[in-house]
Amino acid sequence: MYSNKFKKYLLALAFLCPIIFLPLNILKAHEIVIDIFTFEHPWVNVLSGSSNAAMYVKIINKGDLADHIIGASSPAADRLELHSHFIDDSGVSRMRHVMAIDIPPKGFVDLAPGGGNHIMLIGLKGPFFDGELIPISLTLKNSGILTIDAVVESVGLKPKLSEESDVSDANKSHHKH
Ligand SMILES: [Cu+2]
Repeated sequence: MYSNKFKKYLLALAFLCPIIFLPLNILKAHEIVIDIFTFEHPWVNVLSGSSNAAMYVKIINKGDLADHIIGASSPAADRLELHSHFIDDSGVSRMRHVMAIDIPPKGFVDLAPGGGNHIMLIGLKGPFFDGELIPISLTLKNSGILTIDAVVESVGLKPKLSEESDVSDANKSHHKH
């Protein structure tokens, strides 16, 4: 019967839709919850041609005690540094290496572009593509090492798909990214 076929079609659609649309939603804004911490949309600002990048994330602490980021590492870069900004004598905003980034209790710290704290990735082992997830391990003084996936949001990079479909070079076509 037609109606049975149609029902099967709808059922198939219902299962397929989340698979198709979920990754797109994750790329727009994702959230990682580990214990008392919520990491809102960790992302890495990769600029074309630069071997360094900044990671941003809002970290919410639901616990009663403060914690402190005292280190970070990632397989995606040679080393990670905790950075903040200060205004130098001539009024220019400069980055500086800090020993810790505090996460207040029952509060949050917002690592955001525009002069605040960030995690600097130095010596990127790219290339990276828009939407790619980079694991970042944060060392917290009290809570130990927490690993989150940060999404690459780049400027001036090719999307992964066009890179993969480039088969103009016969040798390259054998490589899988
Ligand atoms: Cu920096």
